[in-house]
Amino acid sequence: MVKRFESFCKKEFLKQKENMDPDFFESLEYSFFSEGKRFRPRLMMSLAEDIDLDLEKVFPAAMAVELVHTYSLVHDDLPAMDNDKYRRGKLSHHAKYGEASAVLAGDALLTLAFEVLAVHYSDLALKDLVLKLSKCAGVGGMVGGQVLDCLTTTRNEEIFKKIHILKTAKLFEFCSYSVACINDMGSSEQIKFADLGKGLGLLFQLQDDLLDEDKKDEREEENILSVVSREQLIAKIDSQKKNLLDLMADLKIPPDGAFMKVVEKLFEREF
Ligand code: GRG
Repeated sequence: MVKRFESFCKKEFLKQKENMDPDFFESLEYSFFSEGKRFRPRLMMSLAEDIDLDLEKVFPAAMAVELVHTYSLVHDDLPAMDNDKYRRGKLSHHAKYGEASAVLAGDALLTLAFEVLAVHYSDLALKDLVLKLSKCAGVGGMVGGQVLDCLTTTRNEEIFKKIHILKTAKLFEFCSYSVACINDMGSSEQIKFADLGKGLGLLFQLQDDLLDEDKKDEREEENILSVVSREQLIAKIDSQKKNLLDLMADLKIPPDGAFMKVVEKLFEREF
């Protein structure tokens, strides 16, 4: 299913090529098609599979979230932010093409996300998807998380949790919400689907902090383990896992279905 998704994305990129500087187009392709795990699209496709929704219907929303995710990585790598020269085992965008290209690539990827939604969805679904993506990616979501992370210094358990939710879990929330929205589910189910993605995003990030403990000496940033003990963090992860399983049962998502397989692979870090 990921191959079909990749061809969809290639086609959407080709539509843009005509009006673009060829070197800039190459730089966009470099960052978007660069061995990312495509974890967010995989989640969406697996949820679609579990609820018998035609996979192709979620491709545009899955591409939109991956475009936003890619823009955030390109900007996050910039010298003004994390200053990373490498991403996914290759030179980061700014290290290969320069800072101006990286700023503009982020701008182009973000706006393309909304174009892809607008071209492929209509009426009510489109309004809800655009609103949700802007909220999850913007100041009430990922950008807000980056602001907290980069521009503030106070760190306690609550702030770490807030950063995780805003920076990571909000885009996951868009993923699960959009599947329910495209499937035309009622608003109470849409809310539960949104909670499912958000809960998974938080769990993913807490787990990451736990795994990061082993790299304490090489780690540049503090993580939640600087304010809670390892045991407390494990207890939080366990309770978050239980919440997730309860929500899945409530939504009748099979515990041995496609979604669960993707979740398991994520935790085994197999992507
Ligand atoms: C620049 C507005 C703005 C936000 C940047 C992405 C980001 C926010 C910061 C990078 C650091 C970080 C811990 C982000 C949390 C989100 C996350 C887990 C990113 C990595 O996602 P993966 O593992 O990446 O899905 P791949 O490379 O597989 O796509």
